[in-house]
Amino acid sequence: MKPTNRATRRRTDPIAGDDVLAGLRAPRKYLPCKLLYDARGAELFEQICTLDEYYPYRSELALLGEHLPAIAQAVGPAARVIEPGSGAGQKTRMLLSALDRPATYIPIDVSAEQLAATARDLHAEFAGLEVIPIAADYTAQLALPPPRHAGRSLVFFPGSTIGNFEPTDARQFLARFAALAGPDASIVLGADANADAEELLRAYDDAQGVTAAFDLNVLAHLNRAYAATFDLAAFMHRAVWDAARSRIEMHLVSRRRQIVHVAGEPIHLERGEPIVTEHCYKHSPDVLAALLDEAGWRVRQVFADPRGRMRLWLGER
Ligand code: AVI
Repeated sequence: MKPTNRATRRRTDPIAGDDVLAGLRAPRKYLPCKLLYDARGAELFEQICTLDEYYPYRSELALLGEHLPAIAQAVGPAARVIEPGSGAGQKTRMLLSALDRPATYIPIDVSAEQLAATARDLHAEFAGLEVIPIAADYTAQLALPPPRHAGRSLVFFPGSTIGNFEPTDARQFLARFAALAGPDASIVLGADANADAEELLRAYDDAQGVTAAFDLNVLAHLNRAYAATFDLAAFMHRAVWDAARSRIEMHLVSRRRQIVHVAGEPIHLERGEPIVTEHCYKHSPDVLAALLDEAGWRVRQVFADPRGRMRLWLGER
């Protein structure tokens, strides 16, 4: 699979059956959002990125197009780019093209197959670039090989994926990568700060139903990988804006009272009961600046789209 955007970098590692069941046993049912990204889910996410309603992808692309020269200037030559996710999407290529002779590219992903394809493609496209794939879960502890060149390290985490973490986990993730990247490192982080409920509801429940298909695909994934018995027609997708927490949620709502089996365990659902499948925090700039600061990153520059929704954060250790 070698399409051109971040969807190809979704995580496809197996998720412990216990994590799945823990969520379905909870008073407010939820599923690990990683489940969204099996092969079909990754394809559907790619389609989401092309939708008019899903502005974060387009906005960030425009921001990168406009501000990468300034970012490249700040980072300097011979950079060592570290990307949680297997990269090789359009945004990675834009970054590597903008940087002054990047020395090393380190994609980190659970899919060894995806990493091998990334390494092969980037070798062919960027002469002299050393690609060091790391097959690992980037949300867990990991080690990186020491830098072999004099340039700065740059952590690249676009896509507003930071919003999919709980704030405590987001802080830990940013702090871990600050430590991994080393004392002279920079970070480019993409994040969405939109709090316009109507716009968000459209972005996460589009008119063509692509996001609904993406959400419902989780149940097909569970049927296949966790011996579950979900009838997809018995659920509907809903997007919910939680203003108090400043996050958009995807719900699968049970259309009827039903019992579903997952890994042999009966799960009772009431009519209208939701299963939360994903949330994306839309942190205000103040909250995001504090997260970066607490994780050991000093904000050097912030580039916002004209409507102040998406931002690229350039931070330094
Ligand atoms: C991957 N992530 C940043 C996307 C988001 O906006 O939370 C996933 C997504 N879910 C629904 N639409 C897109």
